Amino acid sequence: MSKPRVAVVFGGRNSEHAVSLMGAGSVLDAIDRSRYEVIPIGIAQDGRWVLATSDQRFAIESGELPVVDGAGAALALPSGGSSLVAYDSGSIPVELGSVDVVFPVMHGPFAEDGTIQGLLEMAGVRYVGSGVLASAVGMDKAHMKTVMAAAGLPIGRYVVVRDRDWRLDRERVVKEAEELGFPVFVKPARAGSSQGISKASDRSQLEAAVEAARQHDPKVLIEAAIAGREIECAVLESPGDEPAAASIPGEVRVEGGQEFFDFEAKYYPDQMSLTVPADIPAETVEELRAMAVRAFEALDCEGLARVDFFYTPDGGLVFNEINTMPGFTSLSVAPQLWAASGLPYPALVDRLIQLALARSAGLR
Ligand code: G1L
Repeated sequence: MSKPRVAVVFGGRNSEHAVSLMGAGSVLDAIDRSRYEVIPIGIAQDGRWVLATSDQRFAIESGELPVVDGAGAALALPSGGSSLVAYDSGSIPVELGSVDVVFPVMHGPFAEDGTIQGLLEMAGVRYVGSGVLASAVGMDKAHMKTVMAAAGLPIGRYVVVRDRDWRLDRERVVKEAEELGFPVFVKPARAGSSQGISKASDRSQLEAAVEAARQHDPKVLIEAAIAGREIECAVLESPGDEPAAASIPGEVRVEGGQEFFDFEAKYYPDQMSLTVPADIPAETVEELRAMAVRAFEALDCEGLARVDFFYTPDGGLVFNEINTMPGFTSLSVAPQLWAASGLPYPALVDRLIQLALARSAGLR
Protein backbone atom coordinates (compact mmCIF):
# COMPACT_ATOMS: atom_id res chain seq x y z
CA MET A 1 0.00 0.00 0.00
CA SER A 2 1.32 3.43 -0.84
CA LYS A 3 1.98 5.91 1.93
CA PRO A 4 -0.61 8.60 2.60
CA ARG A 5 0.49 11.92 1.09
CA VAL A 6 0.48 14.73 3.67
CA ALA A 7 0.77 18.35 2.54
CA VAL A 8 2.05 20.64 5.29
CA VAL A 9 0.88 24.16 4.38
CA PHE A 10 2.54 27.11 6.10
CA GLY A 11 3.33 30.81 5.82
CA GLY A 12 0.53 33.01 4.62
CA ARG A 13 -0.38 36.63 4.18
CA ASN A 14 -0.17 37.86 7.73
CA SER A 15 1.95 39.19 10.50
CA GLU A 16 2.57 35.78 11.98
CA HIS A 17 4.23 34.33 8.94
CA ALA A 18 7.37 33.44 10.89
CA VAL A 19 5.44 31.83 13.79
CA SER A 20 3.83 29.58 11.22
CA LEU A 21 7.19 28.62 9.72
CA MET A 22 8.61 27.72 13.12
CA GLY A 23 5.61 25.44 13.74
CA ALA A 24 5.87 23.93 10.28
CA GLY A 25 9.57 23.21 10.85
CA SER A 26 8.68 21.26 13.99
CA VAL A 27 5.86 19.35 12.27
CA LEU A 28 8.06 18.51 9.25
CA ASP A 29 10.80 17.22 11.57
CA ALA A 30 8.34 15.09 13.52
CA ILE A 31 6.43 13.40 10.69
CA ASP A 32 7.54 9.79 10.25
CA ARG A 33 8.72 9.63 6.60
CA SER A 34 8.57 5.84 6.64
CA ARG A 35 4.80 6.13 7.08
CA TYR A 36 3.90 9.30 5.19
CA GLU A 37 4.98 11.05 2.04
CA VAL A 38 5.39 14.72 2.92
CA ILE A 39 4.80 17.68 0.61
CA PRO A 40 5.90 21.02 2.16
CA ILE A 41 3.89 23.91 0.72
CA GLY A 42 4.62 27.54 1.53
CA ILE A 43 2.30 30.50 1.04
CA ALA A 44 4.43 33.54 0.29
CA GLN A 45 3.58 36.94 1.76
CA ASP A 46 2.09 37.97 -1.59
CA GLY A 47 -0.32 35.02 -1.36
CA ARG A 48 1.32 32.73 -3.91
CA TRP A 49 1.36 29.00 -3.09
CA VAL A 50 4.73 27.42 -3.77
CA LEU A 51 6.38 24.08 -3.33
CA ALA A 52 8.98 24.67 -0.64
CA THR A 53 12.54 24.48 -1.86
CA SER A 54 15.13 22.38 -0.03
CA ASP A 55 16.80 25.51 1.35
CA GLN A 56 13.60 26.80 2.99
CA ARG A 57 14.50 28.06 6.49
CA PHE A 58 12.07 27.38 9.33
CA ALA A 59 13.94 28.82 12.31
CA ILE A 60 15.20 32.23 13.40
CA GLU A 61 18.83 32.38 12.24
CA SER A 62 21.18 35.19 13.25
CA GLY A 63 18.17 37.20 14.37
CA GLU A 64 16.43 36.88 10.98
CA LEU A 65 12.85 35.62 10.89
CA PRO A 66 12.21 32.83 8.37
CA VAL A 67 10.01 33.61 5.34
CA VAL A 68 8.59 31.80 2.33
CA ASP A 69 10.35 33.75 -0.41
CA GLY A 70 8.15 32.48 -3.23
CA ALA A 71 11.11 31.04 -5.15
CA GLY A 72 9.73 27.49 -5.33
CA ALA A 73 7.53 26.16 -8.12
CA ALA A 74 4.13 27.90 -8.05
CA LEU A 75 1.17 25.72 -7.15
CA ALA A 76 -2.32 25.77 -8.54
CA LEU A 77 -4.83 25.95 -5.69
CA PRO A 78 -6.41 22.62 -4.92
CA SER A 79 -9.34 22.22 -7.28
CA GLY A 80 -11.75 19.27 -7.01
CA GLY A 81 -10.32 15.78 -6.94
CA SER A 82 -7.67 16.88 -4.44
CA SER A 83 -4.96 16.97 -7.07
CA LEU A 84 -2.25 19.60 -6.97
CA VAL A 85 -0.46 21.05 -9.97
CA ALA A 86 2.90 22.80 -9.67
CA TYR A 87 4.24 25.22 -12.28
CA ASP A 88 7.98 25.40 -12.57
CA SER A 89 9.67 28.71 -13.32
CA GLY A 90 8.95 28.26 -17.03
CA SER A 91 5.21 27.81 -16.21
CA ILE A 92 5.39 24.16 -17.23
CA PRO A 93 2.74 22.27 -15.24
CA VAL A 94 4.02 19.41 -13.09
CA GLU A 95 1.30 17.13 -11.72
CA LEU A 96 1.98 16.48 -8.05
CA GLY A 97 -0.83 13.97 -7.77
CA SER A 98 -3.44 13.73 -5.09
CA VAL A 99 -3.02 14.81 -1.51
CA ASP A 100 -4.61 12.60 1.17
CA VAL A 101 -4.54 15.16 3.94
CA VAL A 102 -3.48 18.76 4.49
CA PHE A 103 -1.83 19.79 7.76
CA PRO A 104 -2.43 23.56 7.98
CA VAL A 105 0.15 25.34 10.11
CA MET A 106 -0.87 28.95 9.80
CA HIS A 107 -2.14 31.82 11.87
CA GLY A 108 -4.61 34.58 11.62
CA PRO A 109 -6.90 35.86 8.89
CA PHE A 110 -7.07 33.46 5.91
CA ALA A 111 -5.72 30.62 8.00
CA GLU A 112 -7.08 29.76 11.39
CA ASP A 113 -10.29 31.73 10.83
CA GLY A 114 -11.85 28.94 8.78
CA THR A 115 -10.85 30.30 5.39
CA ILE A 116 -8.35 27.63 4.42
CA GLN A 117 -10.63 25.01 5.97
CA GLY A 118 -13.44 26.17 3.66
CA LEU A 119 -11.14 26.08 0.66
CA LEU A 120 -10.16 22.51 1.50
CA GLU A 121 -13.80 21.50 2.05
CA MET A 122 -14.62 22.80 -1.42
CA ALA A 123 -11.64 20.95 -2.88
CA GLY A 124 -12.71 17.73 -1.14
CA VAL A 125 -9.43 17.41 0.76
CA ARG A 126 -9.30 16.19 4.36
CA TYR A 127 -7.33 18.30 6.80
CA VAL A 128 -5.93 18.23 10.31
CA GLY A 129 -7.69 20.15 13.06
CA SER A 130 -10.97 21.97 13.47
CA GLY A 131 -13.44 22.66 10.65
CA VAL A 132 -14.84 25.90 9.29
CA LEU A 133 -17.28 26.77 12.06
CA ALA A 134 -15.05 26.01 15.04
CA SER A 135 -12.14 27.82 13.39
CA ALA A 136 -14.18 30.91 12.54
CA VAL A 137 -15.99 31.17 15.87
CA GLY A 138 -12.80 30.40 17.81
CA MET A 139 -11.10 33.28 15.99
CA ASP A 140 -13.71 35.83 17.01
CA LYS A 141 -13.47 36.45 20.75
CA ALA A 142 -16.99 37.96 20.92
CA HIS A 143 -18.70 34.97 19.29
CA MET A 144 -16.45 32.58 21.22
CA LYS A 145 -17.69 34.02 24.51
CA THR A 146 -21.32 33.78 23.41
CA VAL A 147 -20.90 30.07 22.67
CA MET A 148 -19.04 29.37 25.92
CA ALA A 149 -21.57 31.27 28.03
CA ALA A 150 -24.37 29.27 26.37
CA ALA A 151 -22.47 26.07 27.24
CA GLY A 152 -22.51 27.12 30.89
CA LEU A 153 -18.82 27.96 31.23
CA PRO A 154 -17.94 30.73 33.69
CA ILE A 155 -16.65 33.72 31.73
CA GLY A 156 -15.57 37.20 32.71
CA ARG A 157 -17.52 40.40 32.04
CA TYR A 158 -16.86 42.16 28.76
CA VAL A 159 -18.16 44.71 26.29
CA VAL A 160 -18.08 44.33 22.50
CA VAL A 161 -17.32 47.53 20.60
CA ARG A 162 -18.29 47.49 16.95
CA ASP A 163 -17.03 50.08 14.50
CA ARG A 164 -20.34 51.98 14.42
CA ASP A 165 -20.62 52.03 18.22
CA TRP A 166 -17.19 53.60 18.52
CA ARG A 167 -17.74 56.22 15.84
CA LEU A 168 -21.33 57.19 16.68
CA ASP A 169 -21.99 56.17 20.27
CA ARG A 170 -18.68 56.52 22.05
CA GLU A 171 -20.06 57.95 25.30
CA ARG A 172 -22.25 54.90 25.82
CA VAL A 173 -19.33 52.54 25.08
CA VAL A 174 -17.08 54.33 27.55
CA LYS A 175 -19.81 54.26 30.20
CA GLU A 176 -20.34 50.51 29.74
CA ALA A 177 -16.59 49.93 29.88
CA GLU A 178 -16.27 51.99 33.07
CA GLU A 179 -18.97 49.82 34.63
CA LEU A 180 -16.60 46.85 34.26
CA GLY A 181 -14.24 48.70 36.63
CA PHE A 182 -10.64 49.67 35.79
CA PRO A 183 -8.29 48.25 34.82
CA VAL A 184 -9.68 46.63 31.69
CA PHE A 185 -7.98 44.75 28.87
CA VAL A 186 -8.70 45.88 25.34
CA LYS A 187 -8.25 43.47 22.43
CA PRO A 188 -9.05 43.22 18.74
CA ALA A 189 -11.95 40.72 18.49
CA ARG A 190 -10.31 38.80 15.69
CA ALA A 191 -6.55 38.71 15.69
CA GLY A 192 -4.43 35.69 15.15
CA SER A 193 -1.92 37.02 17.59
CA SER A 194 -1.45 39.10 20.67
CA GLN A 195 -1.04 42.26 18.64
CA GLY A 196 -3.14 45.27 19.50
CA ILE A 197 -3.80 44.18 23.10
CA SER A 198 -3.39 46.70 25.90
CA LYS A 199 -4.38 47.41 29.46
CA ALA A 200 -6.24 50.58 30.36
CA SER A 201 -6.51 52.07 33.84
CA ASP A 202 -8.49 55.24 33.12
CA ARG A 203 -10.70 56.81 30.50
CA SER A 204 -7.96 58.34 28.39
CA GLN A 205 -5.97 55.09 28.35
CA LEU A 206 -9.19 53.29 27.41
CA GLU A 207 -9.74 55.50 24.39
CA ALA A 208 -6.13 55.07 23.29
CA ALA A 209 -6.37 51.30 23.81
CA VAL A 210 -9.52 51.04 21.70
CA GLU A 211 -7.87 53.06 18.94
CA ALA A 212 -4.83 50.77 19.09
CA ALA A 213 -6.97 47.61 18.92
CA ARG A 214 -8.92 49.11 16.00
CA GLN A 215 -5.69 49.19 14.00
CA HIS A 216 -6.04 45.40 13.88
CA ASP A 217 -9.80 44.93 13.78
CA PRO A 218 -12.76 47.35 13.70
CA LYS A 219 -14.43 45.05 16.22
CA VAL A 220 -12.90 45.32 19.70
CA LEU A 221 -13.42 43.63 23.05
CA ILE A 222 -13.08 45.34 26.42
CA GLU A 223 -12.67 42.80 29.19
CA ALA A 224 -12.80 43.20 32.97
CA ALA A 225 -9.40 42.29 34.46
CA ILE A 226 -9.52 38.95 36.25
CA ALA A 227 -7.07 38.40 39.07
CA GLY A 228 -5.79 34.88 38.92
CA ARG A 229 -3.15 32.44 37.77
CA GLU A 230 -3.24 31.37 34.15
CA ILE A 231 -3.83 27.63 33.79
CA GLU A 232 -3.95 26.00 30.36
CA CYS A 233 -5.16 22.60 29.21
CA ALA A 234 -4.90 20.95 25.79
CA VAL A 235 -7.82 18.90 24.49
CA LEU A 236 -7.36 16.19 21.89
CA GLU A 237 -10.03 14.44 19.86
CA SER A 238 -10.04 10.69 20.54
CA PRO A 239 -10.11 7.98 17.89
CA GLY A 240 -13.39 6.11 17.38
CA ASP A 241 -16.33 6.95 19.60
CA GLU A 242 -14.38 7.95 22.72
CA PRO A 243 -14.99 11.49 24.02
CA ALA A 244 -12.23 14.08 23.56
CA ALA A 245 -9.49 13.90 26.21
CA ALA A 246 -7.99 16.68 28.34
CA SER A 247 -4.28 16.83 29.06
CA ILE A 248 -2.72 17.45 32.44
CA PRO A 249 -3.17 21.22 33.02
CA GLY A 250 -0.11 23.48 33.24
CA GLU A 251 0.48 26.95 34.64
CA VAL A 252 1.84 29.62 32.35
CA ARG A 253 3.75 32.61 33.69
CA VAL A 254 5.15 35.50 31.75
CA GLU A 255 8.74 36.23 32.71
CA GLY A 256 10.25 39.67 33.11
CA GLY A 257 7.32 41.43 34.73
CA GLN A 258 5.16 41.71 31.63
CA GLU A 259 1.47 41.69 32.40
CA PHE A 260 0.29 39.67 29.45
CA PHE A 261 1.63 37.77 26.50
CA ASP A 262 2.72 40.08 23.80
CA PHE A 263 3.97 39.42 20.33
CA GLU A 264 7.58 39.10 21.49
CA ALA A 265 6.73 36.46 24.06
CA LYS A 266 5.24 34.35 21.29
CA TYR A 267 8.30 34.59 19.06
CA TYR A 268 10.74 34.01 21.87
CA PRO A 269 9.15 31.41 24.14
CA ASP A 270 11.92 31.72 26.73
CA GLN A 271 9.97 34.79 27.88
CA MET A 272 7.30 32.54 29.34
CA SER A 273 7.49 29.58 31.66
CA LEU A 274 5.26 26.54 31.83
CA THR A 275 4.88 24.45 34.98
CA VAL A 276 3.37 21.00 34.43
CA PRO A 277 1.42 19.83 36.29
CA ALA A 278 0.00 23.12 37.54
CA ASP A 279 0.15 23.24 41.33
CA ILE A 280 -3.58 23.48 42.02
CA PRO A 281 -5.91 21.26 44.11
CA ALA A 282 -6.86 17.86 42.66
CA GLU A 283 -10.59 18.73 42.57
CA THR A 284 -9.79 21.91 40.63
CA VAL A 285 -7.73 19.89 38.13
CA GLU A 286 -10.70 17.61 37.44
CA GLU A 287 -13.13 20.51 37.23
CA LEU A 288 -10.81 22.34 34.82
CA ARG A 289 -10.29 19.29 32.58
CA ALA A 290 -14.05 18.72 32.38
CA MET A 291 -14.59 22.39 31.49
CA ALA A 292 -11.87 22.20 28.83
CA VAL A 293 -13.58 19.22 27.18
CA ARG A 294 -16.94 21.02 27.44
CA ALA A 295 -15.44 24.07 25.67
CA PHE A 296 -13.95 21.84 22.93
CA GLU A 297 -17.32 20.18 22.39
CA ALA A 298 -19.36 23.40 22.62
CA LEU A 299 -17.44 24.71 19.63
CA ASP A 300 -17.44 21.36 17.75
CA CYS A 301 -13.64 21.40 17.71
CA GLU A 302 -11.69 18.63 16.02
CA GLY A 303 -8.10 17.53 16.34
CA LEU A 304 -6.49 19.72 18.99
CA ALA A 305 -7.31 22.88 20.90
CA ARG A 306 -5.79 24.70 23.86
CA VAL A 307 -8.19 26.00 26.47
CA ASP A 308 -7.03 28.77 28.83
CA PHE A 309 -8.45 29.52 32.27
CA PHE A 310 -7.87 31.82 35.21
CA TYR A 311 -7.62 30.20 38.63
CA THR A 312 -8.83 32.94 40.96
CA PRO A 313 -7.65 33.59 44.54
CA ASP A 314 -11.00 32.30 45.90
CA GLY A 315 -10.33 28.93 44.22
CA GLY A 316 -12.69 29.47 41.28
CA LEU A 317 -12.10 28.92 37.57
CA VAL A 318 -12.91 31.38 34.81
CA PHE A 319 -12.76 30.41 31.13
CA ASN A 320 -10.48 32.82 29.24
CA GLU A 321 -10.20 31.54 25.70
CA ILE A 322 -9.96 28.56 23.39
CA ASN A 323 -7.44 28.39 20.58
CA THR A 324 -8.12 25.98 17.72
CA MET A 325 -4.60 26.52 16.35
CA PRO A 326 -2.44 26.96 19.42
CA GLY A 327 1.33 27.36 19.29
CA PHE A 328 2.56 24.12 17.80
CA THR A 329 6.33 23.85 17.85
CA SER A 330 7.50 20.91 19.94
CA LEU A 331 8.19 23.39 22.77
CA SER A 332 4.81 25.14 22.64
CA VAL A 333 2.33 24.77 25.50
CA ALA A 334 -0.16 22.30 23.97
CA PRO A 335 2.54 19.86 22.74
CA GLN A 336 4.33 20.13 26.11
CA LEU A 337 1.08 19.41 27.99
CA TRP A 338 0.47 16.32 25.86
CA ALA A 339 4.08 15.17 26.22
CA ALA A 340 3.65 15.38 30.01
CA SER A 341 0.38 13.45 29.63
CA GLY A 342 2.17 10.57 27.88
CA LEU A 343 1.91 11.58 24.22
CA PRO A 344 5.25 12.84 22.88
CA TYR A 345 5.27 15.37 20.01
CA PRO A 346 5.85 12.91 17.12
CA ALA A 347 3.00 10.71 18.42
CA LEU A 348 0.76 13.79 18.73
CA VAL A 349 1.50 14.78 15.12
CA ASP A 350 0.82 11.21 14.00
CA ARG A 351 -2.46 11.08 15.98
CA LEU A 352 -3.66 14.33 14.39
CA ILE A 353 -2.91 13.05 10.88
CA GLN A 354 -4.64 9.72 11.62
CA LEU A 355 -7.73 11.51 12.98
CA ALA A 356 -7.94 13.59 9.78
CA LEU A 357 -7.46 10.54 7.55
CA ALA A 358 -10.25 8.73 9.40
CA ARG A 359 -12.76 11.45 8.48
CA SER A 360 -14.64 11.35 5.23
CA ALA A 361 -13.93 14.45 3.18
CA GLY A 362 -17.01 16.60 2.85
CA LEU A 363 -19.13 15.47 5.77
CA ARG A 364 -18.06 16.60 9.20
F1 G1L B 1 -3.21 20.20 14.58
C1 G1L B 1 -3.94 21.26 14.42
F2 G1L B 1 -4.89 21.24 15.30
F3 G1L B 1 -4.47 21.24 13.22
C2 G1L B 1 -3.08 22.47 14.57
C3 G1L B 1 -2.61 23.10 13.46
C4 G1L B 1 -1.82 24.25 13.60
C5 G1L B 1 -2.77 22.95 15.82
C6 G1L B 1 -1.99 24.10 15.94
C7 G1L B 1 -1.53 24.75 14.83
N1 G1L B 1 -0.74 25.91 15.04
C8 G1L B 1 -0.32 26.77 14.07
O1 G1L B 1 -0.51 26.56 12.91
C9 G1L B 1 0.44 28.00 14.45
C10 G1L B 1 -0.01 29.11 13.57
C11 G1L B 1 0.30 28.39 15.88
C12 G1L B 1 1.90 27.85 14.13
CL1 G1L B 1 2.68 26.67 15.08
